[in-house]
Amino acid sequence: MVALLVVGAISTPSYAKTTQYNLTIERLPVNITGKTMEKVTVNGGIPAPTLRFTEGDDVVIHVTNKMKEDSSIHWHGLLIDPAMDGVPTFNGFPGIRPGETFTYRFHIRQSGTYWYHAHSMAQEQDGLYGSIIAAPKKETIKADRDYVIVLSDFIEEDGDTVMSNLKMMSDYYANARLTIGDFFKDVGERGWDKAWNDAKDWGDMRMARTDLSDVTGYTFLTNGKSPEQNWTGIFKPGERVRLRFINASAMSFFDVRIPGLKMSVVQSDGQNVEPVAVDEFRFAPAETYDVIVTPQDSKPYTIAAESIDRSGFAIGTLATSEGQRGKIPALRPRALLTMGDMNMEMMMKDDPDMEMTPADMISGWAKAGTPEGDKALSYADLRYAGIQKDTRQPERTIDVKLGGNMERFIWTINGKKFSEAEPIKLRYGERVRLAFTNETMMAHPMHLHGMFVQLENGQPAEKLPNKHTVIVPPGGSYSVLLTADEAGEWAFHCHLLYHMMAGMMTKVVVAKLDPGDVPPPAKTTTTPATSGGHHATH
Ligand SMILES: [Cu+2]
Repeated sequence: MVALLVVGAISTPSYAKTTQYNLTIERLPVNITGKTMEKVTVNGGIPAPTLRFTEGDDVVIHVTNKMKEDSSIHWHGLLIDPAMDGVPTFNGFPGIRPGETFTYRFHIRQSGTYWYHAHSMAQEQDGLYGSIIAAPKKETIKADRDYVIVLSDFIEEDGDTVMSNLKMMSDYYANARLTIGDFFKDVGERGWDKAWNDAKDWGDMRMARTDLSDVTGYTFLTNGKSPEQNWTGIFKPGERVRLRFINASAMSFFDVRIPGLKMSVVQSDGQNVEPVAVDEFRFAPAETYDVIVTPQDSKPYTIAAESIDRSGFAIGTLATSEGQRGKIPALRPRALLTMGDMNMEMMMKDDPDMEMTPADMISGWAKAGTPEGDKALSYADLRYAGIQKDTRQPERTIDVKLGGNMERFIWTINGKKFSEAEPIKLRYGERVRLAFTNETMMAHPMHLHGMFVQLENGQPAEKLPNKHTVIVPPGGSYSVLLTADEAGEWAFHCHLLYHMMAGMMTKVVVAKLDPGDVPPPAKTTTTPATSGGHHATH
């Protein structure tokens, strides 16, 4: 038997202020691309309004659903009472029925840039997303201006229609693709050379190596505005401008740059990091990066977020007055996924006869087309700006294999889609490693609700950065550490919306176990905590 820990009422200091919001979800006609169509709006707009809190606030949010279908809002990245996390069927939350108002109440235990979105059907694609800014009690990042930059992918069809198109034919929006599983099967049946030559042919003929995204036909938006509408942020030369980039798209990764400006990355997924100077960064749906730029010239600078399938840009402008436009850079060539994305180095060792050109070995995923001499952010650069309290070695490793059946557009975790999956059970306070292996040729941004994970990015234990969403590259692997210090049922899923809807989701239960259920102590090379004790990642 597993019993949830009773989460005690969070004691609120008497000086805490209460911040209230009323949000109304409604399908209304909107015109973004020149055509009027019904989309999901919050308080009449897309994106939903920015919610501003201060660390320590008590928050009351009344959410009214004026649609004919159930809805929900999830507060992405917030440490929260599980009953308020907003995922229907989890922690007894039924969703918000048509015509009903659900009142969310929680305490703001952190600061940073976060966001919120629907966790029902494809409502997130249809417009239900907005930003959250939680101000720290004392701001350490100095800026003269502060702008939220919500990037999203807008499509004229309803999200549910996109989903059923993908289900009917997974290559509806792209071309058929090869999975690593298919490839290995082929190797087993016909040997390396034949399989590899064919794979190359498929790559050339049927774009198997270019299928960086499932859905095409998007218009990319910056704060709800199309490139033509050109969202503009005003600055005076020499000012420090903070840009809070939120990737609120359903399916689109972006390479973000502002030609002519270095960006100093100061926060990642709402958590402060030691500043890193970059020319560009790539981020996935659900990730956020805060950057500081200091434009010196009285001219317009283009914020260019290029989708990785190179089908377009989300565009914005930093300018000294409204109505100015900078140059829009040319689209870069689309990267080809290669055998370098399929962990082939290992296989080569097993089969020295296998022939591969050096070009085959370069990861296509990693090739953003960054100009020579420019710096693109890498996960390895991220260093937590504080000191991690929990630096213990993990007690055990949990394998998280990301797979799929492309033909039927089913996406899985450890071979199971959500409807079949057993929850991952964690003991309250335990320290685990989540070891991701991606057996598909698409990148999956994996998001765990309710807790931050620490990237195992090569930095010292006390400097590992906190993340709520982690990109696992095509055919690659990545690992993170987790201190299971928030009791409850937490969704754990790919943040590509249609992958989640097609099964790439599971439940993580953090619970107090009955003594009889506690597994015998792990006989691993566990070393004691160097500091902090057993539950403290925030
Ligand atoms: Cu995915």
